Amino acid sequence: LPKQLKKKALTTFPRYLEIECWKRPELRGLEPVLQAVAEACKQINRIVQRAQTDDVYGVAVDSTGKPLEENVQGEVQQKLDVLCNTIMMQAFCGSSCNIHSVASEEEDEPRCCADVMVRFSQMCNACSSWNLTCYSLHDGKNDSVFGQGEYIAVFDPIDGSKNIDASLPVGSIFGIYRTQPGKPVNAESFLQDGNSLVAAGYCLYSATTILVLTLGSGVDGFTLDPDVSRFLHTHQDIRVPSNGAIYSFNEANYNDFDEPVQKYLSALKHGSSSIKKRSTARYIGSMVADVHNVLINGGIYGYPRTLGNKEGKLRLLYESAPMAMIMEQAGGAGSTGSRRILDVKPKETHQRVPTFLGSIENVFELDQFYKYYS
Ligand code: AHM
Repeated sequence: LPKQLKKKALTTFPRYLEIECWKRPELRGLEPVLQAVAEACKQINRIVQRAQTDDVYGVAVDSTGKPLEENVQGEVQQKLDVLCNTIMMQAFCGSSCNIHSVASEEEDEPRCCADVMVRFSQMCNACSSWNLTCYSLHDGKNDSVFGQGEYIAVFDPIDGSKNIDASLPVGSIFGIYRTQPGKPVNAESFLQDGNSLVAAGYCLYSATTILVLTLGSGVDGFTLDPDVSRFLHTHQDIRVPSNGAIYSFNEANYNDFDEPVQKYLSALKHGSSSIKKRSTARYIGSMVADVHNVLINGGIYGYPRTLGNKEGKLRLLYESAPMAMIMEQAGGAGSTGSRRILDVKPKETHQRVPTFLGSIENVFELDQFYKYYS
């Protein structure tokens, strides 16, 4: 590297976590989990960077070489999706006994961590044993699982994976909820609204790789230093500007958007928005990248309902709710057009939801269009 490029003295992610969990002892159980998630993001980063040179493309196959069947989303899983999903599952389930179960965008239904560990023939790092303190017991009907772990996790291991072909940004998203004391953990335990999230984060694999995290009191960002493979605390207490010029929608769907969104987009283009800035359109096609752009520079990201997708495209649990928590914690907003995303209680784990995220004034204005034109 040129000599004039001097390294900054920055706190490492593990050190940051250590201090945060010391300040808030109730979060201590999350420390090993979040460390493991950061390690998982490093692994995914490496896979993404090597996607053109390694054999990671194509449809995933089972142990007999047969292509996997379509998942619950009606998509045939790609090798890359399966790989990144495995990494995330192992990180959440194998790092401590603190995560009871996980729900992944890539899995048909939530999985108990004990099953995950058996599936991957992996021992729990914390227990270092098969005789796992982590081990859980099914009641035989598979509808009620008693196990260990105060938390459950939701994640989208690789969001916008189609971008990888063209060397464009992608991301991972996650959220962590508490289990409800005294209640068995099962698929229903995941049907919590986003207000109950204890932590949420994403990792953006782009020009730089950045891990953004909220533990419910502000948002911080950690950039991966590729020389030492460490996340360093580069963004302290991120605040989204109160308004911004960016609007980030797939406008090719304009004719399929509902009227309030059409009117809103027209207002932005004709300069009749209450935001007195000349609007500028940005759309990368990876939610993590697009939302990160809005988080840093201000504006609005939207994936509205369309004629074909009455609830939009994005999944409430794995995508919209964690991102809404981050946006709100950074001083911004997350809306469906008619209510806070964080107030939406999912009816099923793969539920989709119209999603608008960004600066408080921009999202407020969009909501006003919904009020007026609905
Ligand atoms: P995916 O879960 O299949 O990756 O889809 C989610 C992605 C988001 O990252 C992105 O905002 C959106 O799909 C883009 O969709 P479209 O191509 O319809 O604009």
